[in-house]
Amino acid sequence: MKINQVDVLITSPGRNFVTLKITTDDGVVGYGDATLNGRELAVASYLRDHVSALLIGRDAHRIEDTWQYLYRGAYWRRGPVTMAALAAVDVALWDIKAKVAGLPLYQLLGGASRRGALAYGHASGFDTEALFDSIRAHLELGYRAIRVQTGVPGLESVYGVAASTKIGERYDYEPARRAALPTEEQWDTRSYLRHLPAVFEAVRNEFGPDLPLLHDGHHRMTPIQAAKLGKALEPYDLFWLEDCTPAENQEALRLVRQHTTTPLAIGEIFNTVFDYQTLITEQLIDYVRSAVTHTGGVSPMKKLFDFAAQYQIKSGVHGPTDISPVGMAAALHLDIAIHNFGIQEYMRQSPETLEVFRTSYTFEDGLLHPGETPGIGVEYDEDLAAKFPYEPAYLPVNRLLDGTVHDW
Ligand code: EZ4
Ligand code: CO
Repeated sequence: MKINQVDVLITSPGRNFVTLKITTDDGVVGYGDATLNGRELAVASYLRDHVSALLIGRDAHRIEDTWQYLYRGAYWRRGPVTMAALAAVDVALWDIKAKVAGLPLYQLLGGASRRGALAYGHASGFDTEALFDSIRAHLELGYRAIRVQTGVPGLESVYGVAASTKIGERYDYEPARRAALPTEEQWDTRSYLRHLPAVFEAVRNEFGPDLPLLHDGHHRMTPIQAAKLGKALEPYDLFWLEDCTPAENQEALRLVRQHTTTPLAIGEIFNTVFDYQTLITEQLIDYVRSAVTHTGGVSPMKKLFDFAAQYQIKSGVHGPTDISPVGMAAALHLDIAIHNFGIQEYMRQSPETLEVFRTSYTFEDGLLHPGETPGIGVEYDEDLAAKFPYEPAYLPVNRLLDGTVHDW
């Protein structure tokens, strides 16, 4: 079964997505997600200009060999652009293999370990009232675990808080703005650290002790600040505190870990197992946050989770709207199959996106399931996709109140 066509498809039904389409000589089609928020065209070029010609004529069944050929063969390893491109190839080939087998992908990964994957949604509000409304709306949608992000007094716009929280409108937070230049947000860690524990106290008082609550620090704290926050949040029993430090320096998490029992999650901007080496072997984290789309695909993610499992570390796969439905579906097959599943991030896509990408995954009673369609279970409407051309969009840039650029 040889690969005889490779297409890089770009569409923007509300936001940009890059999708790799691989077609075999007997007409089987596989899709892989290659979306890298704010840097989409770099991955598209990597695939179009440097990968597609290498795929033509290869045996579509040889997924591991093709992955190693592209990873080692490039000589220049790792990095988000390279690893997103590899992920797209890997997922498209798994889609093909599972379609040929006539099975949903999770069956090829060992079969189901659970009924469904617990999902968490993104609730947010600038003030407590708006936040409570957003949490209630998520509970009504069926979410059984909730990420809580809130405004900080004195700051006008903050990561994770949806622009509109009026009832009836979408609550989900989309950070990328369609514009020629990035917008700018503000940050002040001291104000944030003072404010956040009171927000969690209010949420626990209103919604009780049972509801799993999560929070994303989005790389903004130093290790000692993160340790302080983790400790301050202990009474509110978080499911996890995410990305408390930037974590390029994995050793930084040793200090955080020494000081707090708040569970730690990290890794949405990581792209290989090596980014986790110290974190996993020293058990400095509790959840691995990688995205299938940004960490080289299903093949390396399965290895990463199996490695983490030896240290009682669980999965918490990244699943914002900048992961396309193809990337989300691939994640769900892993979630169902692996033993050490923890939780799955799940932001709902726009109706336009879900018309371009026809999915077979379901969300019922707080649980996601990839469905039983052979392959990964996503079809792509190329004619409709072409009606939504690429539009430049960027993630915001973050500045401290004195103007210093800070981690976003
Ligand atoms: O900011 O995916 O946990 N989720 C997140 C996301 C990221 C976006 C960046 O493109 O941190 O909202
Ligand atoms: Co995050």
